[in-house]
Amino acid sequence: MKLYMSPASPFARKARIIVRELDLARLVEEIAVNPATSEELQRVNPLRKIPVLVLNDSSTLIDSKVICEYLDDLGGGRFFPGAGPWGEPGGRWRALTLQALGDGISEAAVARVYEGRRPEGERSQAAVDKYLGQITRTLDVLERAGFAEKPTIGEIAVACGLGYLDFREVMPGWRDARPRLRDWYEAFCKYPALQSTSPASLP
Ligand SMILES: N[C@@H](CCC(=O)N[C@@H](CS)C(=O)NCC(=O)O)C(=O)O
Repeated sequence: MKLYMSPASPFARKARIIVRELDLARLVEEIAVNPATSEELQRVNPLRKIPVLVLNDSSTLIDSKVICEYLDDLGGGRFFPGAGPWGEPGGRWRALTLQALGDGISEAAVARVYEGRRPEGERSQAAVDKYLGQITRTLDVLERAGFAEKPTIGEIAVACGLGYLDFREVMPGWRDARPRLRDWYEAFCKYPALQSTSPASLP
């Protein structure tokens, strides 16, 4: 299988963490591409976004949520728990909602970075304020949320969002006044799969 990715992408990182946690690395070749320019990426995903997973029979999965659930199923993982009542700690709906919040941080942070790369006269302060507002409010919710003891896709997505915030210095003071989130993140970052996929090691 081929996983189109970039070492900086928080969405691709979710899938790369699951590959490592479930010992699937021998089955998955990671192919680094630049989504802005890669024609190869556009051939496999009309949206020209990463991650993309191309299976050995050439069938193609797009979007990190789909790819992560496929890899979890393939590797017999528990990152996507079975359905149960809403709110159950470590349950499916809570995990998926947490994933949506983590992905939401990544989406807003990526959009903030792209906005900063536009020519000076075309940048929108209103857009930047909107993205930073989304991130701030989501971090405040996560500070109160509490996390599952056995990480789910929700915990992975949140960690990837926070890692991207740090990597691109989108909100350097996010830890201030959020001690629970800070401590949980610091402990979770010790997982080998988080360490080996950390964008912090990139130049
Ligand atoms: N919802 C998608 C988001 C993927 C995404 O936005 N990836 C970014 C890289 S971090 C991308 O490829 N951006 C290229 C673009 O928007 O042109 C997912 O979860 O996979």
